[in-house]
Amino acid sequence: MVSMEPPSIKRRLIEALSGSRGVFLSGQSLADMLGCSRTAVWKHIDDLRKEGFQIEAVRKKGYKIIKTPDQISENEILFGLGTERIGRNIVFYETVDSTQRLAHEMAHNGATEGTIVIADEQTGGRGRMSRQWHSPRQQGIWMSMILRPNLPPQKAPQFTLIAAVAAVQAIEEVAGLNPEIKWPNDILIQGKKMTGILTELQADPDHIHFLIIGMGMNVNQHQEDFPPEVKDAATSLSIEKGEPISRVLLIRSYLEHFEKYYDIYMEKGFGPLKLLWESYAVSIGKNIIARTLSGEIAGRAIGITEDGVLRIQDKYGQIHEVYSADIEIKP
Ligand code: BTX
Repeated sequence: MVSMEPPSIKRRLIEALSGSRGVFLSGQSLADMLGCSRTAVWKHIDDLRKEGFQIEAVRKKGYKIIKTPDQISENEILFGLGTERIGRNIVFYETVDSTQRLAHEMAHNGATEGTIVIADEQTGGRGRMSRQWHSPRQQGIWMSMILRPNLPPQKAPQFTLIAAVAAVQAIEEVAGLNPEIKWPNDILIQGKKMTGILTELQADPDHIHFLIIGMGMNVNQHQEDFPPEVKDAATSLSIEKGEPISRVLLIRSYLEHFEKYYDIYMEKGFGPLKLLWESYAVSIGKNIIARTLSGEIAGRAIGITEDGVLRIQDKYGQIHEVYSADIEIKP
């Protein structure tokens, strides 16, 4: 959990070096800023290097951060996070079976709205209908968010769509790539799956107790890191971009976009977000096959309803409303 202690010398050193925007800071000026000796500054610099920071040291000039490690921690995420509620309480693990399972447990035990559970690695990451979600160590974002909206359970599917829009915008902002959303819960780049969202809930017939929004985002995998069964259909941001992408920046951006759209949604409903969602949707207007638990529907995806339900028009002109399905887009 995040403590409210004053920032450590190390944290303030990182802030000072990050804030210097590529200009060298002398050992003496850092020592003055931090209220410690130059030897102490040098020792902390040495520690940071061991943690994976690349820091250039030049005699008579001082120190400059060249590269920060892409390490996730509560502090790394909180540092510079521009949200009020979402992600203000962070629980980080190096390895867990599933952040989704843990988030359920924590929500049962009263965790506050906006709490996120995040892990470097999941050994039992899961997708919809108990499918597996491959979550290798430090290569992606494996995260679950706890929400307590005062809404009926029928509204839950809309949260998958809001999360998808927030994830797409985080990717655009941080990686400069342009992903597309495949209804209901996949984010694709060049037709390959790069992010999956899993919304689960605990509710009475008329009231949500809590929602858990899981997001698995492939960030720094190479193609050979994917298991054979998903290799051809999956991709990561670094594969598409050709360089590693910062998970911490993506997490912050996702949380910020999510909070913004969550607030709009609670104030004005899904209407304003529906248009935005449709602008990113790849399946709308295409011929598709929707595979549901009760069978297949083939036709043209003509849009989503105000509730986030997919509308498909079959070849006889009849319109079907689909709540959850796997979609195959026909060429
Ligand atoms: P889904 O049911 O739509 O997709 C699951 C399917 O995606 C799998 O059956 C497999 O074919 C394929 N797949 C598995 N791993 C990957 C991967 N890394 N990249 C691309 N394709 C893959 C999607 O479910 C929702 C996934 C949510 C995962 C998050 S991670 C944090 C949270 N904790 C947890 O256990 N699940 C969620």
